[in-house]
Amino acid sequence: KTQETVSSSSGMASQKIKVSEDMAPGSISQDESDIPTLAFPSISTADFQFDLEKASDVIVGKVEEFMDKLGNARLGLVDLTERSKILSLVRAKAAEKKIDSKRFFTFIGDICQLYTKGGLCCNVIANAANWRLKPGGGGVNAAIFNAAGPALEAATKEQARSLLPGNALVVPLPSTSPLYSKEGVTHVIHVLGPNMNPRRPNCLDNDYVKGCKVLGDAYSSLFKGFLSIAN
Ligand code: AR6
Repeated sequence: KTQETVSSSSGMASQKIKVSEDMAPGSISQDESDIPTLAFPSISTADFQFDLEKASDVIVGKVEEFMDKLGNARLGLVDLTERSKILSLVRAKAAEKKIDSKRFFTFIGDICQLYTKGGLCCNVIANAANWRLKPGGGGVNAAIFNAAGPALEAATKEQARSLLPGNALVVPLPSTSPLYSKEGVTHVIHVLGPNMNPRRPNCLDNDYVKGCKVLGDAYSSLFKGFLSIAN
């Protein structure tokens, strides 16, 4: 039997998730940890300065497109604070389209500490990467490379040395990585989104026709990569 409970370990998470009645909020049942789950940040909307309204349309559209391919897997859009505009926009648009909230949800927390701080089991996390697939640069990229340790950089290099906008790269995480041992993350999927920031490479100069296409391709590539691991 399940009930709606607010998972709010350390005040980090405020998304309503289903947990079984006899569990403390924030804890995870065996069942839940078995569900293949992808946690992803909103690609391109901070350092790459992509318009939030347009990005939220792309996210919800792509999630809707992949819903019937998910099987028992689920997707969660993550951001750091409850004031996140992209999370509110996506939540509202997903509700409007009646997207199943058990299959797709939003979650507040650090994507590197979803299990230990938020009680959310995600075996796969996505990274908003740079084209060189290098650590640093700030944002979620710096956070994930820091949390994963040198194992992620080495494992990434084995797969590829660079990424084109609109593409994703699945990287199996070595079990020596703290992100694997502490958080249960087995794969990181690097995603390169479109860039609207003139101080970053390949700026699209506000060309949102191209930008929305590239962002859509990036999410397609991410979700396909996730499904190739999940199923
Ligand atoms: N956990 C969850 N979400 C986060 C975290 C975190 N630890 N950190 C940031 N976000 P950004 P971009 C959210 O700037 O716009 C890098 O320097 C953030 O609030 O990381 O695709 C790379 O090297 C936002 O909603 O990615 C690239 O050069 C989202 O993650 C460039 O930035 C994406 O923000 C990529 O820029």
